[in-house]
Amino acid sequence: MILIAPTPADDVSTFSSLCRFGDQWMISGDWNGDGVDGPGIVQESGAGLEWFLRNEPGSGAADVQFSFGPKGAMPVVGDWDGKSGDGVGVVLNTSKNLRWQLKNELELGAPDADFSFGASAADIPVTGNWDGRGPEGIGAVRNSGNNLQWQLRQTPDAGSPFTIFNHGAKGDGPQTGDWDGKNGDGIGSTHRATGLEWKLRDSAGAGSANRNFTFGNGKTDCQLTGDWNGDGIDTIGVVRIVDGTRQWQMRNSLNGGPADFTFTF
Ligand SMILES: [Ca+2]
Ligand SMILES: [Ca+2]
Ligand SMILES: [Ca+2]
Ligand SMILES: [Ca+2]
Repeated sequence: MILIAPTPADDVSTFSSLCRFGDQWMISGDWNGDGVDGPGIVQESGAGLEWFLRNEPGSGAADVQFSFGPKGAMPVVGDWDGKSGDGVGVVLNTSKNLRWQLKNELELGAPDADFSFGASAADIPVTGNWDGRGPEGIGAVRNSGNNLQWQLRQTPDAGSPFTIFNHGAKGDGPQTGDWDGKNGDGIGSTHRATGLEWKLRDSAGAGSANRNFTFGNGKTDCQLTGDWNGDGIDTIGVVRIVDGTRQWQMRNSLNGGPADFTFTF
């Protein structure tokens, strides 16, 4: 079981598609392939990464628990084989590049894919189905001048990006999701001010944001995206440590306002 929530809510990363409290990453995914995203926690220890995944976005125990990936790796989530929901992966920042190790099944074992994409140190990994067809794609996002530069690939393997463009401001956290429920995943960014400021674009390319709103606390919260109600539209959520407990505050629409529902996990 997991574990007391580690302390400081101020331990959140400022430039990442990922967010963690101490040695616990907060993630989400469709672990059972029913179209609804549930929460997950990836606990890092000396032995590596331990994954605790729950199908329902609600309070309760983990449905699946397994070890995958070494200490120091970043967790990623995606439907790498285009069936049966999301798999998991880890991305290692080697001295030369980003090395991706992806696994389709949610269990202990060797990765199904092992390849390099993206630059060491400079890049943050992102995942998304950029064309809405087949397997999940991947991407690498970096600070470039005053912008975020996105390099996206349609398939989860080594090769050249199919597109390179700027979207979002330097230092903001890249976000991905199907904000309009059609044509695959779009992009966006979160900015940490007093509030957590979301800027989302429906298509994965250059251009301005289609949606602009504030949801969450910019100083204390970890951010998440996912389809919590199975309507085909990805929305948002935050995790906040309240009295030593992880409180997940989820919203089913893409605008500001109170959480539609809250749970602990
Ligand atoms: Ca599910
Ligand atoms: Ca899959
Ligand atoms: Ca879309
Ligand atoms: Ca939804």
